[in-house]
Amino acid sequence: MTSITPADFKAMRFVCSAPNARAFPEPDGAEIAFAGRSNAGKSSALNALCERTGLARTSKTPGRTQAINFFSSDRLRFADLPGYGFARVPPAVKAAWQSLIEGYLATRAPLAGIVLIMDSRRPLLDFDRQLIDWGMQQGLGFHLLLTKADKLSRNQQVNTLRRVEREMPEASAQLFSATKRQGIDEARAAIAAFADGVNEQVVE
Ligand SMILES: Nc1nc2c(ncn2[C@@H]2O[C@H](COP(=O)(O)OP(=O)(O)O)[C@@H](O)[C@H]2O)c(=O)[nH]1
Ligand SMILES: [Mg+2]
Repeated sequence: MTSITPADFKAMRFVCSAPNARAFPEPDGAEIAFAGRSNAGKSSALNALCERTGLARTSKTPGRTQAINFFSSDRLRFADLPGYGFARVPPAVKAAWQSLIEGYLATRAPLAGIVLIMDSRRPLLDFDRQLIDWGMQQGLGFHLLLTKADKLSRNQQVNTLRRVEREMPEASAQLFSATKRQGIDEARAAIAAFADGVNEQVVE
């Protein structure tokens, strides 16, 4: 199977919004999950990677999405996980969120890797670390996308990336800015590497 190209990203379309595991679409090739705190910039990153403005809705009201949104093109599928870490939600909502996410990450066969989106001004907060530790125990690979890099000076960018790489040596990491379209090629390459790994296993 040939490698994922930019055209595979541009062809991404919304498939469905799944509030529970029964609503997940039939597996269809490599799937990449996008995770991150609410307001980290996940929707903006997805839209930038796919060169679409409204593919994943960007919102100034954090924590509204409580479903996994699936996007697909011929050889690629994204699962946009609901954001976490929002304040003032009832424990029952947090529990439902956790069971949806853990159910997905622990059982989804075509899951090829996780892109974890973090605000580069506040990377590796508690729940980010918990998700990385837990996912790595499941054997999942992580690519850490440090977004809103345009809010940092050049020096801060370099130091932040170094610190994250030092703390999480088993994950890949990069700087990103949806606003400045910084880091798009690098992020696409990391996603393609995850997807190619899974698609090759299917062919063999
Ligand atoms: N300066 C800057 N702002 C961003 C960037 N990405 C997202 N934002 C802003 O951060 C807020 C949250 O973005 P959104 O993509 O909705 O975050 P999500 O909740 O993680 O999906 C919005 O106001 C965006 O305009 C970026 O790369 N640079
Ligand atoms: Mg969003």
